[in-house]
Amino acid sequence: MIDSREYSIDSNLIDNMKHIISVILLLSTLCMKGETGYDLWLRYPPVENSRLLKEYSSKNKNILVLGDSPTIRVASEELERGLEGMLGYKPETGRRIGKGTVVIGRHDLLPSGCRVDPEGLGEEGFLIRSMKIEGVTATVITALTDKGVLYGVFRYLRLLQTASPLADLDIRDTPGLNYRVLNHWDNLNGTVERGYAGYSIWNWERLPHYKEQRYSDYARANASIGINGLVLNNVNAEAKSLRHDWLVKASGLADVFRPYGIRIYLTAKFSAPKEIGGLPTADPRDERVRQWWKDKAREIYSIIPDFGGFLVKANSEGQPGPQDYGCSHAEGANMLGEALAPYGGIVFWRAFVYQNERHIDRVVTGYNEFKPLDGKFRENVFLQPKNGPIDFQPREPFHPLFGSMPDTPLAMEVQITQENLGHAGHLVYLATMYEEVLKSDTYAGGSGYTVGRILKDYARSHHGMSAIAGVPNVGTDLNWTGHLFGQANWYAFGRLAWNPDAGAEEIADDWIRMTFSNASGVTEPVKEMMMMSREAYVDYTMPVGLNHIMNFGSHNGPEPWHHDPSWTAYDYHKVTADSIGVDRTPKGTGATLQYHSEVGERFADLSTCPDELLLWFHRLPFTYRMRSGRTLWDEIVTRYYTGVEKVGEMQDMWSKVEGLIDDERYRHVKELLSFQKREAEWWRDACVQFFGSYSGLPLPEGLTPPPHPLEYYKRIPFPYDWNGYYD
Ligand code: GCV
Repeated sequence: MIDSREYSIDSNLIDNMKHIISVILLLSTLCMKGETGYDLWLRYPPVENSRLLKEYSSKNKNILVLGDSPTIRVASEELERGLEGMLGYKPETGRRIGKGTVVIGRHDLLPSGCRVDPEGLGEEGFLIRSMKIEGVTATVITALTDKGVLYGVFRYLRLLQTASPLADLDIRDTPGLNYRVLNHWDNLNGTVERGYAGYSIWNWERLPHYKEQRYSDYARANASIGINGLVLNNVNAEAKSLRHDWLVKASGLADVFRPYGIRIYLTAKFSAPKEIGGLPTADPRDERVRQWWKDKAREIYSIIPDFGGFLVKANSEGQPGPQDYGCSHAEGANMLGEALAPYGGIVFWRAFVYQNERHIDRVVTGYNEFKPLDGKFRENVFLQPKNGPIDFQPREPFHPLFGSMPDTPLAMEVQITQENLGHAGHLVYLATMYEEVLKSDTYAGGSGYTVGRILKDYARSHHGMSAIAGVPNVGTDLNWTGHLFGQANWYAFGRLAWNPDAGAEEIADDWIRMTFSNASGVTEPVKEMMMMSREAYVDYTMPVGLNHIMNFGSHNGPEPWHHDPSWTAYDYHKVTADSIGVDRTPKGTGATLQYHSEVGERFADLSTCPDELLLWFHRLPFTYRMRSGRTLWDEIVTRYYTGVEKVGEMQDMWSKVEGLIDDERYRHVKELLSFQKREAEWWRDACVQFFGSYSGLPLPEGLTPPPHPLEYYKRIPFPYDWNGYYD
């Protein structure tokens, strides 16, 4: 029998304990300071695990800094900042090595007894090693250059941030690509083309004298992921960025970024000699024009001695270029290359060329234009195609120029800003997309010649010329990227630029740990959510290889019905009553012939073409039988529906971290996921109604039809767009 007194005592105890636990939980939640996201992945919160804290404290008692350059100063400041934040005390900066010292400095400054082999570290590589020096164990972070030391420091801090052990360290790392550049599309009036996180972070009015704190924080963030170049302004260029007064302003930014190992670049408008140089022409064969560019280069380097070079968009979307004068892209690029060469400057010449008039197939234009020019560019010129042959669609096959230009170093351009991936409203982790293209096999020299390998190999065949460029997603929003998870895309771009062989998942894991928490209750659901997010986006917008059916101006929201005299959505999906997709096989536009045969034939053959690219390469009847056993029509519709369901799953995953991270960031993401769900439903319903109005076929069994007729979706106004592409 139960003694009622005992029972009541136990029950009180349980109630009391419940109360105490809930008070503790409440207090810990209240103590979890709300965060804006401004600190990115460099938050350095206190280490909570007491075992790790003990270990870390014993290994970071003091710091020995060797050298005194601006770069070494920012490296040691960062180390102090990070250790103080995570360990709760400021390690002393000593003059001697003792137990638990962290030594940072160039290899040639290391004390005797602290010998390491710097062979092969190059300009930017580093070593982090646990060593016994003068009888005590210390950690040495060293490199051949101060910049390498800075990278080593960030890498060391990452170990602590991700709760990794510090015992017996022996890390040696060098970048896979030498030019890791962000291409800002910032206009001089403060707006950002295809930017969704506020306005440009460059405050041109106050430059060069007033240097905002934000600039140094931007430099820290970029250096922490290995970015070493910033193009400051839009490829839809304004000639005045090259005017003396604007160059002086740009020099203010160059001064901020220099200690962080970041060079600045500018876009060059091809018509600048006419627009700001007073010449009657910009013809690259005209000696006065050539001289103008040479003089301009001399002037730039007198103001910004470590200027990186020019990025150029020419003869594309209305931009001026050498073809205006009957010259080739190579002739135009080489003129600029010649002007920059005496100073070690580089030209990034974009391969994104198409004019606004309609033609057979936009997909084939870049290759047709540039393949014949292979080997015709100067040695300081990169040709820069986008990752795919159209224009930053949610899914594209890799650009056929990769693997086809052995004699011209290619820099690959990807978008970090989500122009066609939901702007800053949708959570889409782009690293899976970057990884997909980097790991695509071009078969340029047989199996294994992936895009990533091709990019890296140029360094060997073209004296160090290997590069990747990303169009960033930052702006004046307090959290930099509008959507907090946009930060992950910026972070991942840097990590993949440093190591194109890295995996999206391991990068997500690090980012989550540094941005939110090391607790598995956070890392696991958030990682799962990130890893599924891009495929979800593809499914609810443009599944099975569909592309370019978004709103014509803002590039956001569904508009598969768009008609325009220049380009229409119909050019991309070509839907009719019985079929959909574009035939790009040899029987169609022949785009598959632009790839090496192993790849092109795989794409051209229906039995081997991946489902994900089916309608990119093939035009098929709605009744076509897919590998899944469904008809093509059923497959398209099913994907639209599962895409929306996946966003629901993402919401569930995110809800698991409630209370485990600060409420401010939790709510921000939660609300944006609800927004994303609504937009995903909009996409699904509009597209299913639109394509259904052609196919006339019913929905697969079990799916609830969209609640409104097609006309209703056609009337929905597209959201306001920062860029004025839709208002
Ligand atoms: C900078 C797309 C975008 C344009 C962009 C262009 C480019 O067409 O919509 O805004 O212009 O790409 O990459 O040059």
